[in-house]
Amino acid sequence: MYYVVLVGPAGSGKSHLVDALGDWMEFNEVGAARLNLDPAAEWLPYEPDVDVRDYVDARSVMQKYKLGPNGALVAAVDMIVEFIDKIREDVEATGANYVLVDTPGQMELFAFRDSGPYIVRELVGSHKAVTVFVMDAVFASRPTSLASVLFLALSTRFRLGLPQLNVVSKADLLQPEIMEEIEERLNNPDELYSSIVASGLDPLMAEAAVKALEALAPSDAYATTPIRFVSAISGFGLDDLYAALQQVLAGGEDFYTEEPSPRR
Ligand SMILES: Nc1nc2c(ncn2[C@@H]2O[C@H](COP(=O)(O)OP(=O)(O)OP(=O)(O)O)[C@@H](O)[C@H]2O)c(=O)[nH]1
Ligand SMILES: [Mg+2]
Repeated sequence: MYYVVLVGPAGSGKSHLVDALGDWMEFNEVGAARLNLDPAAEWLPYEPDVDVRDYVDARSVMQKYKLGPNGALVAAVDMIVEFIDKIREDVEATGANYVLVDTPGQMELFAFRDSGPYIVRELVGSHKAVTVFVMDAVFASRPTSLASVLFLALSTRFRLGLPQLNVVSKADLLQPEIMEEIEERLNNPDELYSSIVASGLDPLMAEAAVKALEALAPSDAYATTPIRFVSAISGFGLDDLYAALQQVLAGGEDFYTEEPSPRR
């Protein structure tokens, strides 16, 4: 069983990617379970196999403790800790090869507090796991926001301490020339540097962004880029993302030679 933990800023496309990647895996006969760890999710694009809301629901926490939405989410994430053994049992019972973990929308309330990384550690146990950091195509298209999201990706790498793949989501929204421009910045540190300086930022900031990009070097040996493009809507890049996941988690071995899927 392999854990794939999707983390990213609010609205970056985590839940839709869980949906699309799960469908892609099942279409390709790889057993996938979808675990929703967002206690505040009002609606999900997929049917979770395991759902934290069965144990902790942010809306009820809000009403019971008279908290605002952020306070309720903080309290709800802390409460998940109590149920982590049950959630793990539910996940193990699915017998899936891959567990796709959807995390709360406000990543700072999950990844940057102690309970989020603790929950991930406890959940994963001795299984292999990888973080997929999801950045919105709209952020990636402006040099300064690309830089800031690279810092967020790096902070997540620090906090969760797992191998990490980084993806630009919603690739279907990008014109081919914009995608090329982003790719150029991500594959050529000089391009990233000069685009940030040209946006009027201090060269020191641009240097820091280059360092962040270098530190996010891919965990899979065959990658040609530190960041991949995917689209949950068109399916673009899902095969490449799966290949990268397999590379990190199973060393590129065919999945069923590693851990047989009871669903096959
Ligand atoms: N065009 C396009 N839109 C997308 C894609 N993925 C997600 N979206 C849209 O982006 C919005 C947010 O998507 P979600 O999957 O809910 O993002 P999220 O990161 O789970 O959001 P929170 O859990 O609220 O933080 C929705 O309106 C989706 O329809 C994509 O690949 N392409
Ligand atoms: Mg979501």
